[in-house]
Amino acid sequence: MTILITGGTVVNATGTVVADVLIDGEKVVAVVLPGSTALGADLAATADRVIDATGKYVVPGGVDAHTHMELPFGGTAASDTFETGTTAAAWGGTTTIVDFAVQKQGERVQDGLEAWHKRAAGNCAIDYAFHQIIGGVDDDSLAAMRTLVDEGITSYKMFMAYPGVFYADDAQILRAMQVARDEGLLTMMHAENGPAIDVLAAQLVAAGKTDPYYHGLARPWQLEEEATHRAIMLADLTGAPLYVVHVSAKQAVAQLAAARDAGKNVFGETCPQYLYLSLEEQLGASSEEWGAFEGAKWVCSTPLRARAEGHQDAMWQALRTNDLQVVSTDHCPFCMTDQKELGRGDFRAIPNGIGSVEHRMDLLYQGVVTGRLSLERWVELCSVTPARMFGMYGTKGVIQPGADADIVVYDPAGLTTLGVRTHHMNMDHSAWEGVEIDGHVDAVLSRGEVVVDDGGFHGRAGHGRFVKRGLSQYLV
Ligand code: DUC
Ligand code: ZN
Ligand code: ZN
Ligand code: ZN
Repeated sequence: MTILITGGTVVNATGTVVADVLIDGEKVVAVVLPGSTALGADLAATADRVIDATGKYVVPGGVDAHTHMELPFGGTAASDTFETGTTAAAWGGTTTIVDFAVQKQGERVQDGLEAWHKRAAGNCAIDYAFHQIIGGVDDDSLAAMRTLVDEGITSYKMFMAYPGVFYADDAQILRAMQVARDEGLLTMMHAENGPAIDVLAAQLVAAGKTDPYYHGLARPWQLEEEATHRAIMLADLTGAPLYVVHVSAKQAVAQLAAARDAGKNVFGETCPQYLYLSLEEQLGASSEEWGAFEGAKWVCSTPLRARAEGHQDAMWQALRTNDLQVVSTDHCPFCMTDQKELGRGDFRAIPNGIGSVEHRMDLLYQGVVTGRLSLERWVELCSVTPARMFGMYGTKGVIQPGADADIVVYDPAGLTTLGVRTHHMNMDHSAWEGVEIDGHVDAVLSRGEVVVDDGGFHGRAGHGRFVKRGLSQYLV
């Protein structure tokens, strides 16, 4: 099967060009100027299928490097399965996710990983890869970390937050980072000071401050800045590269920027919620159905931060100046009914997370619309750099001969409104209800198969394959 995408503006990190993209089977085989006879034939006449992309952008499929399908959390589990979550991702132009296999405390790393493979295999509509959460550091898990690269898992995550659940103390972090340095694993860090957060949260609840908004007050920026600094120093000491996930505080960005200026191999990711949403809006949220508990829709960690303090503007600036390199979603959806509801009367019991896997490309494209990002930077943040950061570039993250034909035809014209009635994520609400988007996904190809087109989904669970990743292309 050959497909020709004609007349679109092909956007890679290095620039844009109006060109035709020829696909044969699963791969891109040529990017040629329209009308070129270099390949010796009228390509449009010989291709099995032609997709007209005139006036549209043709971009590498999105790589969402941070999702949590089916994540067990707070006595429940994230509401998107691998099937529903990857289908929603495809609708939004994401063609690869990197989810987090979980080693729970007391469980063997290998068992956690095997369980994750079982959940995902045969169920994904797009390609998928894994990071490994290390939930307990001991001799056994450190030995298991040394086998991860062979499994195609070249990054792992630790938590400085959530004591008693995923939490690792400094001694454990240090030991894991030493192994990571030896093996070439990229350390991903949830950088918030969990023990201090737990004290503040308990004091708020004891004072009767139990609404969702207080979740944010229990997690002040100082505790993100402090943990970010500590993670940077531990990484520096061990010589391990560091990637800080879901950065939301401008002070944490300043820590990353200073470390990078000092030559340290340190990277940062933010998420759409930290670019657009704020603590003030969460405080003001109220509905007939939920009252002030409405704010639970936006309970995530790191938390939404005060717009008045300038965090959102700082995130946009850092994306432009490359102090932050990647935008992922931290997609971790929970329904209000029966899930978020568990924390009525005590915000500590609200499962943490927001669902955005479907909206990342659209939400970031608004940065292009408003002049905050160039087209190339949009593609870099959503596709190119996550592919390079996590050892998939060349196959993923680029439109060039030899790459997987993971491609989005993006139409810059036309307004749409996000919301629960139209999204495809398995949630009973949207954290993005009513948000207007300029531009939309017209067509999505996953390894040469048209999975979204003409307003319909044509993919299938099981098309998506596990991607064995190489080492981060940012290791040195
Ligand atoms: N933050 C979230 O919001 N959800 C899952 C885990 C995390 O760290
Ligand atoms: Zn986290
Ligand atoms: Zn996460
Ligand atoms: Zn369109």
